[in-house]
Amino acid sequence: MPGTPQRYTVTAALPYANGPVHIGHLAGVYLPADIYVRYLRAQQRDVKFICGSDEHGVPITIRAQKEGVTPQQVVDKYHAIIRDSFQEFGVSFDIYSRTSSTTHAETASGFFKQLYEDDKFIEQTSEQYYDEKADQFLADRYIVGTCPNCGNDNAYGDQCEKCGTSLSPTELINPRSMLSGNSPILRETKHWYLPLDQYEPWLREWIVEGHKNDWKTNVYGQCKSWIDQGLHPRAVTRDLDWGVPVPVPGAEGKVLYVWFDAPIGYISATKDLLPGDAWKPYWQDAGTKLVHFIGKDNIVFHCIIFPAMLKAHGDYILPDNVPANEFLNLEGDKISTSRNWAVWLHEYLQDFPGKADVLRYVLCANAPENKDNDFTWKDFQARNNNELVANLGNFVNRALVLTHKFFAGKVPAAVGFTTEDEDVLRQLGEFPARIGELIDNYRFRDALNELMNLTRLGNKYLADTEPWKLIKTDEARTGTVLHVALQLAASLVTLMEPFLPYSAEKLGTMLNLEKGAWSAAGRPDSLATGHQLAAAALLFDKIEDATVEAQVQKLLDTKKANELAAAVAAPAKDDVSFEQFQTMDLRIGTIVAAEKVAKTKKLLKLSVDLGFDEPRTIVSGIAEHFLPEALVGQQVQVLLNLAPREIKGIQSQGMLLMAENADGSLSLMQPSSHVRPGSSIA
Ligand code: B3M
Ligand code: ZN
Repeated sequence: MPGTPQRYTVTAALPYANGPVHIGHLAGVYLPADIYVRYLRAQQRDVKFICGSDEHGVPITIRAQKEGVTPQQVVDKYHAIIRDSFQEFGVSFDIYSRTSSTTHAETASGFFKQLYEDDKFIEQTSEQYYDEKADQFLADRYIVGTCPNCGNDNAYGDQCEKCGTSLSPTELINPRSMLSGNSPILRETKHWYLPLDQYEPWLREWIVEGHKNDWKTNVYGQCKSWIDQGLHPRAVTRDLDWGVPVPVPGAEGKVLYVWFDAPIGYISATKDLLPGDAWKPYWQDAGTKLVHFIGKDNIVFHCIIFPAMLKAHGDYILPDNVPANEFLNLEGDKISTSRNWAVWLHEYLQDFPGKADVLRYVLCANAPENKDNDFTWKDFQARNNNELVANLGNFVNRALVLTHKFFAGKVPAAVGFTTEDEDVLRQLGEFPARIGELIDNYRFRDALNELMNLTRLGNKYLADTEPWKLIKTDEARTGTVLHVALQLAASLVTLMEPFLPYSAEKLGTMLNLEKGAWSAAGRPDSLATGHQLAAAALLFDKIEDATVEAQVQKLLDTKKANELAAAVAAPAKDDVSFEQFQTMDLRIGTIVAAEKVAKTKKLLKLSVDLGFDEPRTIVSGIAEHFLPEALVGQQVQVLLNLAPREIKGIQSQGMLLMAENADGSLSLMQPSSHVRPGSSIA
């Protein structure tokens, strides 16, 4: 869009209300969107920042089934958690709506109806899996079966998570319904399709030709490859009872496909925000710049399908840009809700109260803008301690504390600038445009790095001029230095606000200064001589090793729990006859003595009372699992007639039976109550 837009509509992907939000959401979508919007506001642009919960679709009904509650209960619960997390992290939506609202039902329904009346859909009947017992058609995710590619028995109707192949339900071998466990049957059903193939020439021109240079390469590349592979009609309705009912005759029991209704949710939310027709310019006026912030898994929906819907409708503008990010991993592993491998935003705030800005900083500095990236707690700690505390916080603190100490907290006069002062002030003047241009181009990491360059400049200036020493010889010059340093600090209130809104506000309070317009930042006279500062306080504090170690431990515990949950039983051995079984003499014994076998790591020598005159000696490879003294007095299962053998010079007369856990740990096989030693097990 050439020239300055009249207004902006900025959307952030509507998160599914089927679980809380985590650092991947924040880093990939909501933080960059928020930085962008806060910057536009500082530029006094007319902008609306739109979001809400995506409350329809199979992700919601599956979650409801898992939790044993209704879909409405699921969305009510998670909508509130998600909304609060965003708010606490300072994500400054103008509205956070939800797609279960009546405005949305009317808007989505009306949108569909118009396309229907304008003959933009094709109607097609096809065979789909139906569960006769549950009496309903099955969404892809409700069908499991054997993957034709790798043989995994639990592949879903749309994808095998083991080998990653995308599937269609009819490709599954032995499909079964997740609702009843029965084999589904194929039954005819009618659906409405958006003929994407008809929009292919237009999409090619609009994206492949038109956005080659201004869309991010990851976004452009994905779109181009989709278009190059050829587009096909796509069903926009589903047989499901959760969603917006299809508003045309003959569509009983059908709802709009969630990916049809969800993007319309942006429009409904704007209607919820603004009275009457005031929403219209934000969606229908050519002077509006529409920007969608999303994660990479949503690219086709926002760049191809939704634009085709908007184009088919005819009344709407198209996105100017869709700056999608790649994924954030956590400690080297893909973030996963089902495996609980995540840093949940609401939990972070419990563990790190008042530190929303620290996470904002780390996630922006390490944002997955062009490739997948990794979040580690070590990096989190290092960035806090070395960058926020030692660079930004240190600069601001020194400027304020010294002013309080030497000049009673009043901005001292500048008495003649040296070339060094002038150079610092000149550089300061260049930062707002430089940071702004990077934000305008969706390069938030680089923009944040520039912000830190400004505080580096401030720190270097103080280190070079040493006002804490200078005061002893030249009070006037010291005043000038602090005057200059305070101008830098004043600009920070505005320039850091998009990234670190809470700290910017704190700094503003300390400087007794309101956040200003972006264009006013960088000026050499933001703070007048004599201006009274408020008390100084630390903006950031150090994060100790023990704090991050506790977070790492939490993840290790999760990993262990996942491994145990994922462990599968070993396959059954070949059958034995009852006679064969009876040849084994299984007994209960009581351990009466235990000691380590010298010069071995694994072996214990045990004396076991098995009801005979003398205890038996058994050598067992369990020394790494049990302390000898803890075993004395324990009852155990023993295979009595295992042929004796010599181990490390000791005659072993039997074998202890143990259970092995998935993580390799061992458990004794003990009777549920005390048993006379020598009792048989049969
Ligand atoms: N709810 C998918 C997701 O959360 C979907 C986005 C909708 S944006 C209109 O990734
Ligand atoms: Zn597979």
